[in-house]
Amino acid sequence: MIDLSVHIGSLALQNPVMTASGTFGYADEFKEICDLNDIGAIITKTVTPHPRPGNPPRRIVELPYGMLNSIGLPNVGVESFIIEKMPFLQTLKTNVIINVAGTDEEGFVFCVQRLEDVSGIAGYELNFSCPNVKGGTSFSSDPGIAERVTRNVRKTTRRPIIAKLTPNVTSISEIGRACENGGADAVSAINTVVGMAIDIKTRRPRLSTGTGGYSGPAIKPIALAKVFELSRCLSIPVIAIGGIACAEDAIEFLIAGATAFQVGTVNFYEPDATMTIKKGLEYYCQKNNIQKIADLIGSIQLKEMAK
Ligand code: RRO
Repeated sequence: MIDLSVHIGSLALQNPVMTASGTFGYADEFKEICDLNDIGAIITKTVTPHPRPGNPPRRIVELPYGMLNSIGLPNVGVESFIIEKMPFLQTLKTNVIINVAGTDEEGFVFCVQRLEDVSGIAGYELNFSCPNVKGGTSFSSDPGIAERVTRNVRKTTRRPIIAKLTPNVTSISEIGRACENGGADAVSAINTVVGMAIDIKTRRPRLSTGTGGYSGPAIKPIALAKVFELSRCLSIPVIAIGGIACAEDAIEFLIAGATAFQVGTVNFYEPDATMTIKKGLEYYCQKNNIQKIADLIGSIQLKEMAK
């Protein structure tokens, strides 16, 4: 038996496979396809203090190497979330992490406060990085804001908190350090990369909002570089996100320093990807005589690196 377990602060995961927010619904949509209890942690679509309709169509564009979205944070709001979505999530044995956001700084605290006495929640992911709403990335573009919001949430809960970061900044490690100083238990990186597509017949942007968030295999090298940078400068765990579509992709991120990883865009075209990836991790460990996957974390060999 290979030991796939990893720890994110006080949070024990049976394996490092997590689902990325917004790509796995509220998990019940996947119950016929995946054994949900075999996933290390499930992260739900972002919930906000009040209901939101999201952006007008068109909200998704498929591109050759990835997906462009401008969904705009549609959700039922935290009150209805608790009534409509939590009952199913509470039946799961795996860790359920609720991704929260606010349109202002207080919105994060509001959501977490409201969720505090709800059972079946293993932790919170703070969405500091939605590229598709006004000011959505501001929480992880300014270190002062990132630290302040993290600290205010930290005062509100003893549950683990993960700060989800945007790659669309000059120095992601500066923002990561701010979240660590504010009391985050981990950071997750990266949210989507700002991108655009234009219809050359109409000459109009293909998304209703012009630009959107780009995800999928094309962004994997960008994500890997950010995860490597973060894991070298932070003391808290880094959770990798960005183009992970198979076990080999995930292993690269673990070697680069990630403690766990999130599976995102691939869920749309290969909905059992979490299961395949978990099996692939076991297979890789067996083949390479690795008893504990945690031994892989940060095992990158840098002796020949020129800079
Ligand atoms: O809903 C969205 O448009 C969205 C969100 Br909240 C996010 O965090 N990242 C993204 O690419 N889209």
